[in-house]
Amino acid sequence: MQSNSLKSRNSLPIISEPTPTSNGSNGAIADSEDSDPHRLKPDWSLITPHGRRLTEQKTEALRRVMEQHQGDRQLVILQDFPDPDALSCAWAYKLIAQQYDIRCDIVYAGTLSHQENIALVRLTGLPVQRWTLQTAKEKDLAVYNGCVFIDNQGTTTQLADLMKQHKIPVTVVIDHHSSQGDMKAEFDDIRSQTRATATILTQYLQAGLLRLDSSNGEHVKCATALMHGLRCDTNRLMQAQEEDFLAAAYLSRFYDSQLLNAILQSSRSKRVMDVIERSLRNRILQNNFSIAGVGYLRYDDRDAIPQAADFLVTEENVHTAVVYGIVHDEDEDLEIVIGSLRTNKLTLDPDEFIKEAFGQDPQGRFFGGGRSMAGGFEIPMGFLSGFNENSEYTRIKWEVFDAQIKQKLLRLVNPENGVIRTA
Ligand SMILES: [Mn+2]
Repeated sequence: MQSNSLKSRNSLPIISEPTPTSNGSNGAIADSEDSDPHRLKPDWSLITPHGRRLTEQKTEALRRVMEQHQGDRQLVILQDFPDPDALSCAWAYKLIAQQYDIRCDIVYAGTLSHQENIALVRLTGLPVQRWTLQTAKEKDLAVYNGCVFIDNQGTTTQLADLMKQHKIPVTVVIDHHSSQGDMKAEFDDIRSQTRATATILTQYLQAGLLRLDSSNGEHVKCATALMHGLRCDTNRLMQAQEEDFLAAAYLSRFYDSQLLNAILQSSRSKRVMDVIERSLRNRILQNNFSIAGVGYLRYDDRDAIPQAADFLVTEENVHTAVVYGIVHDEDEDLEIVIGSLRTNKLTLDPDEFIKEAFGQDPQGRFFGGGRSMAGGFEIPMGFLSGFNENSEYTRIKWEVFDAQIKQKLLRLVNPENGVIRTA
């Protein structure tokens, strides 16, 4: 057996620089002697040099924050319509925090509406709770020492304002959407160049914040969820970059491929199929953009909109699809215009496109934004909101919103009337 002790290495005649390990890997460096029980040996075998530098720095900072908050209770807040990236990352965060005796409750205020999200939560037993704004107001929020935003920065959840009102400090923000500006957190890691938050969380695992154990069922399910989240946000890895592939490779040591397959087998409901059909029928094509209004849909079917956009962008000569509709929330008798953008055009920045198209509300908040290749927007209908029995009125209302949204989008799409911003 080959010895890799220091002694045998020191006996080699020429070593210009002492290397920490003799097996050629750039494995554990400074962390190994530390006596901190939370400090696990990192596994840097699947990470880019840049990812490693950033991850070392960020995990060190996160570790310090978690140590300072031992014994705390935290509320992990997801966007109102959480996707697999958000759900899986919140779970990974919860498992990491558990080691510091921090108890996390993972919540979202909207709906789990994509069939795959429902399957993900059911099949993995993912510990997430739905807290509508009403439920949240009835809870004793004083038990929480801090809140955490994952895969969002508080701009896509109704719960953010409630946290502010109750003066619950923002302890952690981890996200890959473009910086939304004003949120101050004790720890933040916002990487707008990274395709999936799951890649960031996986890098934390590699850095030793949690040692995954393939004989631990919860770890296996969480790794499977992370793999699903990573695949979803990279268009099944087709838009993945090196760091995402490396993160997926790391997860492949722990995940359950049959479980992932079961999640992916979930099928679309008829109502979702109907929305996709409407988007196909209503789409207009201009300058390689496909734009479709789908009319009214139920709150629970909201996720049909991004699915329709995913579908429309697959058409020949289309590089960008925008689908929108009026979502009716029966519980609150509220209506809101919701839209999704999908693009294959590398030079089109969805975040900039949406901000440019729809501008800001009177409080200066944008109606939406995005990450690479995808974006979304939500426009409150204000005084015109609310269901009306009169079908003629309902039709006119849709037509007004439809025309207004098209007008805003076409301003950017038509070079004659304005320049397409593709910086
Ligand atoms: Mn994401």
